[in-house]
Amino acid sequence: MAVKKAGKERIKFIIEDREYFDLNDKKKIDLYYYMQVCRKAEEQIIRLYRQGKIVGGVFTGRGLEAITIGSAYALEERDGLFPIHRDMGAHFVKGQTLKTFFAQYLGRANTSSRGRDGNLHLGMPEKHIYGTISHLGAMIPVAVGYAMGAKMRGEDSVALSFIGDGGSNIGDFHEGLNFAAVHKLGFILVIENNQYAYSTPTQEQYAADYLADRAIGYGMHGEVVYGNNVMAVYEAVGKAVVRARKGEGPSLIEARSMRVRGHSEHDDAFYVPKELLQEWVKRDPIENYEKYLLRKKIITKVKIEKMIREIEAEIREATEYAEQSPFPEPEDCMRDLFA
Ligand SMILES: Cc1ncc(C[n+]2csc(CCOP(=O)(O)OP(=O)(O)O)c2C)c(N)n1
Ligand SMILES: [Mg+2]
Repeated sequence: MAVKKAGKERIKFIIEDREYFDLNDKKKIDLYYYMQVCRKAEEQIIRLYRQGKIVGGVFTGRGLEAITIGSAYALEERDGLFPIHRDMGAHFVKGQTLKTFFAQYLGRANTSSRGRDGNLHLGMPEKHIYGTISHLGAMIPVAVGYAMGAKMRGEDSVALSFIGDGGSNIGDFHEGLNFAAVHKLGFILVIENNQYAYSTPTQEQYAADYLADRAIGYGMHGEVVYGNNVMAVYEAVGKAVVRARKGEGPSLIEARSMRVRGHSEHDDAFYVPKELLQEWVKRDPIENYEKYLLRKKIITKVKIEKMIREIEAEIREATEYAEQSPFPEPEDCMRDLFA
């Protein structure tokens, strides 16, 4: 069953041929590059997982790259990124390195969580990337606090966070957005509506047609975009950033897509109708964007092949680096323990 549709669908599930905000050819190629980095890095993570080298769950953002990358690409260095479990792409845009990414997944000592924690909670405070809090929704008030801090200091930096369709039904979502709207904070929340929360489809999660409509209740900007068009996502978040910097308050952007793999790698998504999956595999955000770039002569096949070879080489090198990195020392587990 597909996402509930309002009487008339408000978005087209195609990459429209038009201008998108301030995107020039260089930026369009950048967006493609980051989507490929994310896809290839996550494919490598799946390989390592199957080799038994990763302890803990592996949650990929396959099919959701356009949402997380298009959103993060609208940020500047000083802005805060508060990613959740399928947002590795946003990390890369904001400056996370492949080496740290692989070391974190392999539980090595040379990452910000020093090998005590598998994968999800990777952060990089110097790049204003804050590690995911496991509890769904809990990143929202923290990100709103970052925006509040910026306002109190008279700075124009913004905070960007994400939430799933499932996570959007949690109390923190309401409290965070209400607070951000009342105080006109520079906060942007992107709902990654991928039609499932684990095995629960959207029609069993909420009764509204569009989650973006909840913005009306908070008195803030809300809109829905096609989540598999990286340019449309970038445009919506880019405009939200402009409004936020001017003190015009927060935005809620619902990006519609589909989780094309299981919830995590141990799950084969048997509960998702095959036709629905196939429909969305055809809408792959990278393949269709590549066709757009080639058709518009923004990139050539030769340049793409070179780019992919370079990304794959960098991933091999990062994997080797991570595999050669030390595991944490057992004594280290008592460090930073305050009770
Ligand atoms: C408060 C809370 N409840 C349950 C979980 C376990 N959990 C982690 S991800 C997830 C599914 C979330 O679905 P959604 O918000 O739609 O995000 P998606 O995984 O589809 O990207 C669940 C139930 C959790 N981490 N936190
Ligand atoms: Mg979901």
